[in-house]
Amino acid sequence: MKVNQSEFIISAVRPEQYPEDGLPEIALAGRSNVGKSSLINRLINRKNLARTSSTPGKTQQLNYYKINQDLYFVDFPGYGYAKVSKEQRFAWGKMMEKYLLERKELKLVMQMVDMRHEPSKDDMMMNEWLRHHGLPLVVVATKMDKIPKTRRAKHIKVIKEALDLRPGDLFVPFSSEEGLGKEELWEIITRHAGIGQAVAEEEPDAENQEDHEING
Ligand SMILES: Nc1nc2c(ncn2[C@@H]2O[C@H](COP(=O)(O)OP(=O)(O)O)[C@@H](O)[C@H]2O)c(=O)[nH]1
Ligand SMILES: [Mg+2]
Repeated sequence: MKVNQSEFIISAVRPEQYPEDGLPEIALAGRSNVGKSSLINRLINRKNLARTSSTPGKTQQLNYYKINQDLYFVDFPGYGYAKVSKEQRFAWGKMMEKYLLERKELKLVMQMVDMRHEPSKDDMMMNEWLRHHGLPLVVVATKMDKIPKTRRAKHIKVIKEALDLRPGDLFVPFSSEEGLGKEELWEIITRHAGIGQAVAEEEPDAENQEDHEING
């Protein structure tokens, strides 16, 4: 995918703030710190468009990033963060649930799990919920570079078994650090977004793009 333009649009806290131009939306769901922001930055070759942070649980809104005039990435609040109140967690859950079930522009959910660990209870519940509702889904296993090559197959097997993934279910091992899995993931994204692969080749000139940091 050739990304010429990427910009942060809004941290939406209410549905009225979601974009109204009808472009396809690709949602990213996963635990805080799993690597959602890093994955967005890697996919669009920017160092810091989506803010990466080691303080988990800060993202409390749906963060919209517009990619070319083609699609939006929608970065979700990370689930499974212990230090928020029950009320807060409930409110996030409701917002996510409403978005996932009702948003017509939603074309694909990227559920992200950390390849170093067995999927958590939250990961498993989220996965079951998404599948139960028949949402288009790709599971992305992040931080592959942190696993020695000889042990990767084993880690992948553990994740697939825990989430009961079958042949044909979409699964991409990924590293934001090294770019592993990037082409495969773009292929899945563009296919679900209904974007022709005609534009999907060269790398953009990352140096010429200005970074935009956000607090979220
Ligand atoms: N080695 C390595 N570190 C990663 C990778 N993805 C994310 N990280 C690190 O994990 C931390 C959390 O990443 P971030 O993208 O902010 O996670 P988010 O909370 O899901 O948005 C940061 O310190 C990142 O640098 C990866 O693929 N490889
Ligand atoms: Mg983030």
